[in-house]
Amino acid sequence: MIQKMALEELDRFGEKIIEGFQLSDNDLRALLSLESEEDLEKLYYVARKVRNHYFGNRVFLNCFIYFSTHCKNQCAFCYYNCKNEINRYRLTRNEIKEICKALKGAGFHMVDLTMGEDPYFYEEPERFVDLVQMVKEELRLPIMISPGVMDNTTLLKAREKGANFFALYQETYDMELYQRLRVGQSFEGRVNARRFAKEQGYCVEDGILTGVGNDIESTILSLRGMKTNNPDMVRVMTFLPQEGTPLSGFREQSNLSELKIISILRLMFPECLIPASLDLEGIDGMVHRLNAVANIVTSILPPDSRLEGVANYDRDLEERDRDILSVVKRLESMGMEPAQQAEFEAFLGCYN
Ligand code: SAM
Ligand code: MD0
Ligand code: SF4
Repeated sequence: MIQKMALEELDRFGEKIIEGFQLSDNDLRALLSLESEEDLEKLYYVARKVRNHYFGNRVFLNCFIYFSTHCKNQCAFCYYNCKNEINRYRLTRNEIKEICKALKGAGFHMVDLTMGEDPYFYEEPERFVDLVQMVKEELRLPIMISPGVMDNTTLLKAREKGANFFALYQETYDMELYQRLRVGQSFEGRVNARRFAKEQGYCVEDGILTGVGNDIESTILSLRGMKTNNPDMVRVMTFLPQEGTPLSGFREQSNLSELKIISILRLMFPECLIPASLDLEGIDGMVHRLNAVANIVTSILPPDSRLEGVANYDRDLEERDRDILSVVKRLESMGMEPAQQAEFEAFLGCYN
């Protein structure tokens, strides 16, 4: 399809998407099979047209606070899985409060409170709810929570105390691959937690991994699977092998690049937030992701932070370049700019 299109036809394709055209499985197959740089540029072009229609040159900024790296699970891809003998931390309530103080006025649209499935919080979920409340009182900003599969009561309480967004990534909707990735975890339990959150007025984020053994057909399953949740934010992350994990030696030369999938996500979920994560390739990588057409930068760390990311491309680097000032500077050099807070809150709709 797209290979043969001239500029006007690409423009027309973008307009059709904006008018509500839905891609068929065959369309997805064709797009996921694109290989040449020229064809991919055409795909990014159409996707940019769609993104710019809804969001213009404005980008949202999400602050990442990984407040506990303890976890009871054993995801095969994750550095923090419970079998990995690594140094872990759990910030105290006061330490988190100090981070919030340093974040005031920094320019973030939302803060993301992320943890492993830390037994300390799972045994007494009130501790988690209390953190949400404290962060809300300190910052008065929209809050994303990424705590893993939480029980419904706790999700409800956290919502009442000011959590707005629930991030929970399925990683894949290919059952067989899921079981190899999220070892020993219920597929349905994850879907249900996200569904419950959505019913309770949260915005929800779903996500998939690529370069982790997914082929075209399983990627189509995943894209369709995410659609069934009616998400507000959708992500794809390239799998980065992590030392000490079962998949540490897994290397894949996949044609299913993150950038290609980001563009396809934009065509399938035109009005959704799509992240450019700094966790995979830092600020240089952010530029490619925004061009291919993300609209929220995630994994920006608090000022002077020694906190972890999740995949941490920069784990062994001396300098970390993941602060909001560097992000904004680079955005401006691309002709983009941070959105107004009011635009973000209008997007959330569910904000209070
Ligand atoms: N523990 C919670 C959970 O698993 O839902 C919250 C952490 S969650 C935000 C961590 C996410 O980072 C995973 O769902 C996965 O999509 C991504 N991730 C983890 N390890 C990764 C890796 N090695 N490469 C790429 N993405 C990774
Ligand atoms: C990111 N490291 O955006 C974060 C994380 C959790 N909600 C997000 C995966 O890349
Ligand atoms: Fe734990 Fe989340 Fe990592 Fe899985 S992805 S091991 S649940 S921190």
